[in-house]
Amino acid sequence: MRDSKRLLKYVVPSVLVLLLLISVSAVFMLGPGADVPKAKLDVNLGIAFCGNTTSEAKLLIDRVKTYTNLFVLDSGANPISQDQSAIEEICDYAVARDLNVIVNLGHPESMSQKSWFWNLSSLDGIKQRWTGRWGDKFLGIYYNDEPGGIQLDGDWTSWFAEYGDNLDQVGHDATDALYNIYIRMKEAEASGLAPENYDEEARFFVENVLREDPGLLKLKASGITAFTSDVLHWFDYLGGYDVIFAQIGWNASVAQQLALVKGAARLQDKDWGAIITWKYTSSPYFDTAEQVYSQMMTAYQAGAEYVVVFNYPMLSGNDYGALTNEHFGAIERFWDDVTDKEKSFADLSAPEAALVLPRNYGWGMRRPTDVIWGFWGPDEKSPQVAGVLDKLLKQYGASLDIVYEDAAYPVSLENYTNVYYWNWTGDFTPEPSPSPSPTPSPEPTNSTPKQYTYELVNFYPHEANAFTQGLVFDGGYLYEGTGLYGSSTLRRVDWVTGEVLQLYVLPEQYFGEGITITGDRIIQLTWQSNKGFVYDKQSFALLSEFAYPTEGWGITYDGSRLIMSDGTSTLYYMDPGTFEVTGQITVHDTGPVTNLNELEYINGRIYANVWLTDRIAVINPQSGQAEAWIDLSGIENSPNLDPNSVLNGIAYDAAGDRLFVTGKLWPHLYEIKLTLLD
Ligand SMILES: [Ca+2]
Repeated sequence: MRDSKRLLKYVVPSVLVLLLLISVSAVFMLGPGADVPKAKLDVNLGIAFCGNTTSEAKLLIDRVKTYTNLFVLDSGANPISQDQSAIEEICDYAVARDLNVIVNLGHPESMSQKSWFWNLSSLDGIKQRWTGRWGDKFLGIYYNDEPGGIQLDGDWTSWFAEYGDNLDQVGHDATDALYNIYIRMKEAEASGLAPENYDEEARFFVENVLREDPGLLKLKASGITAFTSDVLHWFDYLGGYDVIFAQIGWNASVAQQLALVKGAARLQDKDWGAIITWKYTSSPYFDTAEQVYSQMMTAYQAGAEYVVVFNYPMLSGNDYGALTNEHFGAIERFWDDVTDKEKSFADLSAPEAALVLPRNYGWGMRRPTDVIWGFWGPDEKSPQVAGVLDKLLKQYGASLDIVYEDAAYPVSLENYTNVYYWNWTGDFTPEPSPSPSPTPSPEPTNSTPKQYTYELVNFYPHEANAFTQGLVFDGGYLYEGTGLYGSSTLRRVDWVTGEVLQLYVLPEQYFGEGITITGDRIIQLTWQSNKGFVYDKQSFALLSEFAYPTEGWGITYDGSRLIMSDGTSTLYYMDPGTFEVTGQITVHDTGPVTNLNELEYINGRIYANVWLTDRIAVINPQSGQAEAWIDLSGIENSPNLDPNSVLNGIAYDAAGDRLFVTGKLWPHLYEIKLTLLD
């Protein structure tokens, strides 16, 4: 193959780098022995500067110098990172104000022309120069933002389509590894079976993507501390990084991100931190100041050695980047609180509980449908992992560690108080439910969401092999759609006896999802096939198919429009005849409500199961506001339920004013009434 070496050396890393979703980065830290006349602080607290001039940098330093102890010169994508004298001028200024410094100099392969830094044949000289200049206030280099995120989000399908067949002709370790993976993917496609392990994929990432990375090799060779922030922390440490920051942003679970980095660092004896980044991809970018404070404090209590706030972009009209006065106020308050000897905060850093994931299971875990190593979709283990994780996060919060089966880093009751494996099927004693109030359910309003519990009216048998994805009541019958590849069905059910009266089995390549009924038609979605089916309600004869661009989760009908969920916070309105999308809403409470799953339109409101929770959101169909929440915790308490057995199924009998709920593989269907909590 022509230019085969080039493919390996440049194309592979370049493709990875270019695919980065958001080119953010940050770096920082401070040593405990540093001469800090301000307050003593057992965390390195800093702002990531992402501007492009020395004057902007100095302005920011002057703003934060009294309540931070670290400055992250995080302009790796900007020309300033290629200007040695500007970098040294900024760092001189920061160090003179008692701040430690971390510098981001970009990636050597992603720039059209390598900067002076990466053109150095060895980094020994610059390490000596900067250590001589700044002493131990020079903490290290922030390098190659999100290598694991890039691996996960790369468009490997297109890449393999172009290069896959020729990879075996290149004769390099990395392309050989990719060729093996390519063959595995083709075999899996033919057999319909996911791989039993991901050792090949992990080896490629750790050995080829990280350990052969030219910049990381140089940093390691000179002994410069290498920082980055990411999502696959365990493997980043294996690949050579010294300090990883968990990314706290978007709608990711703070406790989950901390658990991933903390568990990896604890077992591999590395340092870790957290970087507070964007909640939104446009202005105002950041969460509220109160939330930013709370995120910083959670990371601190969990034992973070570094807390960094990513200050990007440089917004016009704001001399200080993207952070507002309120955000700076929150950072100062955090500093004041953690340096106040009169105050103490709960220490959540002890090794209290570990969740052990399968060996080399490089699942992104950022959403239920996240990929494994970027090559594979979620497999049959993914829902189990997600279910156990959800239980453990509820039980342990930021005290949880997430680690992996790895003979080199054993987990046992010698290093953790509690150890749980990914296929654990136990449960914790539920919180006692609040005493129900006799108030009948009123119309929800758009003020603070109302909270409902339930009153059990009756329960009925439900076929325990039904992986419920859609539930609707029509003409005295219950209709149900079930999921899983190879056992997805559409069924008509006698809701009193649970007997399946009519059954249609979907072709095995489809994972059935939500269903709804419009007149004499039943509509059924599929999960990731972008295809929906239309059946005759009486005969279950397949009438037609339709396409949609998103995943398919839940669906309902308001009498004129279909309403569809895709696992995000978005609900789509569709024309029931043409299936064209005619509108959409974002479901929100204090922030977006994601993982919206099975739906039911009831008396002018959309009821939505939130996946992996026991809660149903009651949604205003115009505004998307979650006007009320229904807590169904503990309603299905059968022992030995599979971890996938989560609440999922809402049906309403308008004629009888009966509300039914069930869950995946639940042995019961419940008829309930809602009860308002004060
Ligand atoms: Ca439903």
